[in-house]
Amino acid sequence: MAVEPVVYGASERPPRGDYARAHDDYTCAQDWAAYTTADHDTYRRLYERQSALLPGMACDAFIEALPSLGACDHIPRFEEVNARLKPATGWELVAVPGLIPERPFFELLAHRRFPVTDWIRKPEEFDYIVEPDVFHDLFGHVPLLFDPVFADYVQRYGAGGLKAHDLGAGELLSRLYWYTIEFGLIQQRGGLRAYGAGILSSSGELRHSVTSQKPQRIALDLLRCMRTRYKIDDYQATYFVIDSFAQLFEMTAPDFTPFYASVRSAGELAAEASIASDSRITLG
Ligand code: HBI
Ligand code: FE
Repeated sequence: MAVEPVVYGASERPPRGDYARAHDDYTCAQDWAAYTTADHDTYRRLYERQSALLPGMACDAFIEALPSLGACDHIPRFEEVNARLKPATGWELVAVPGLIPERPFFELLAHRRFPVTDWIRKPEEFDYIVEPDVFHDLFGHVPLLFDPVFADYVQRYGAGGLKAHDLGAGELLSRLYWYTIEFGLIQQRGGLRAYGAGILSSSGELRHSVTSQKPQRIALDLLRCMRTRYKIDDYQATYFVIDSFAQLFEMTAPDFTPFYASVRSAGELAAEASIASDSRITLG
């Protein structure tokens, strides 16, 4: 069944993936046999470069779980990852042709099914790609799905997303996704580390987010976070910092329904805004 592609950001850009092969829930089969030698080589080179950058920059849970992805010299078969992931946390990877609309995206997460784009960037896009590809989705997102508490957070996020979508608050909640699952920082023994997939799959932003004096770092506060717009085409101006995945999970336990009204009445903030109530974290 053919489904409509979605493109975030530049709507004039033609969608990359082949949505004609997707089912009604936007999942499709990972056409593993269709990857070329060059595709596998791109994955291997990205994996090699990125894994070398992790010590001192990525959180411990990510570094510990990374080998669970299996092969680093070719694009893994999602089924093989699932053979380890399902018994670990009950999550399973499903292939998708690319970005999918909010509602089906939340629906998959709420059922512990993580959508992974199956195509890989071209060699000339090695350093930068606008849409998520299999390297971002797999290398960036999947290791932390092996962490039981983080895995529960992502499912809770999906369930909350379904509710938010029906309340017309999907955009507000998507800022929480952005500033935690994509660009989150965590304070762990030894210092500040990255846990967000957008950071962990980017060679430039990893160092920037953890070591640069340029961005501001603020202790995660839900209201502050959901008021804040974000950058889709540049390094983040603001990063939100958590103490633990347990803190993140507990913070998102309440029903957000009354909360969205507070976010709306407090008003939007620019990505680089700084306000008096911010609890700022400085590099030690
Ligand atoms: N689809 N494949 C895919 N990957 C995403 O990260 C994604 C998506 N659709 C919607 C979406 N993200 C956003 O709405 C999130 O910010 C919630
Ligand atoms: Fe992502």
